Amino acid sequence: MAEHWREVAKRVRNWGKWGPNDQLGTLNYITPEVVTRAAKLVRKGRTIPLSIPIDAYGPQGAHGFRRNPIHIMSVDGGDENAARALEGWGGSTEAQIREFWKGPMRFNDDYIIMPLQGSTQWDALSHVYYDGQLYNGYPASAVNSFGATKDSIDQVAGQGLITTRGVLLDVAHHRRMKYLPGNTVISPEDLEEVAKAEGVTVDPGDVVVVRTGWRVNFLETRNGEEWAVNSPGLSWRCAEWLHNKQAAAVASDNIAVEVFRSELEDALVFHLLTIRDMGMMLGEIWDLEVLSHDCAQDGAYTFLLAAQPLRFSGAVGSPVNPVAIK
Ligand code: UVW
Repeated sequence: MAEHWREVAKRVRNWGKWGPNDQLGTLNYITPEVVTRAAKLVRKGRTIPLSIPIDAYGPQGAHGFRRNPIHIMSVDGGDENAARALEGWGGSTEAQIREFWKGPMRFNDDYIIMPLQGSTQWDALSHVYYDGQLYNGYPASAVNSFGATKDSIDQVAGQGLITTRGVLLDVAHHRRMKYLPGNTVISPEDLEEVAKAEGVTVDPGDVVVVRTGWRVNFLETRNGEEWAVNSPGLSWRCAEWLHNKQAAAVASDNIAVEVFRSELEDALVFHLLTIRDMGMMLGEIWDLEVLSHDCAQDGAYTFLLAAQPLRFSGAVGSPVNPVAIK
């Protein structure tokens, strides 16, 4: 019988490795030397964005607990016409507007209302837990109505992370497919095979970026439910592979990095092993199509990756606009 995931959990658990107060986990592998080496990969000055648009047309909304982002204009050019038409309507708003508009300056403002998990994102180390504990042994109750008081995303953003070497393992391209069929399980052996074919190794401090092509499936079908529950992705066994490589983080173009319908009975075990046991953040819903094309053209599957989360105090994740720089 295959080994139970809880046995693997004991082997990959990094708790205490970077001290009892650590909240960065495997991002500790991103040393100044790692960043300096990654910066040397910039040769062409080409910047490739890896995020999907943040708008109402994303893949969220199929589940009760997440919605697509809602964008609301709170000040726009139409106000100028309204203010003229309503001359003398009174109130503090009119007084304020008149003060602002004495000169030629005009402005527009807006809001975004969105789940922090609603777009291209990082899962913080406080995003998932089991048996009542978060990464590094903090109690699950550390995430409460004040937010995440441990393992929150601002721990990472406050350090200026994440900038390091990115390594694209383009599984879909390797198999000559637009996208992997639904529910495809990517094994550690598959990752090794792709890395070998691309002529790359995964080194300590790298962010491993795995392309399934599944973003294209959503663009074709616009079916968020199908896109989520039939998503191809990593086997839970890849957690130990990433642990052995001392990767800093892992990202993919699907909803959960891991295959959604796991080989295991327990749900999202890769999440549990990586985030909670290893202290490894997951990057989800990245758009890797342009990067895939670029890497296939120049044969360079490594690049400087700049993927800073936003500094939301006490948040368990953050939208991100990752950029690959070659
Ligand atoms: C959960 O694990 C619940 O969500 P995500 O795939 O966004 O990390």
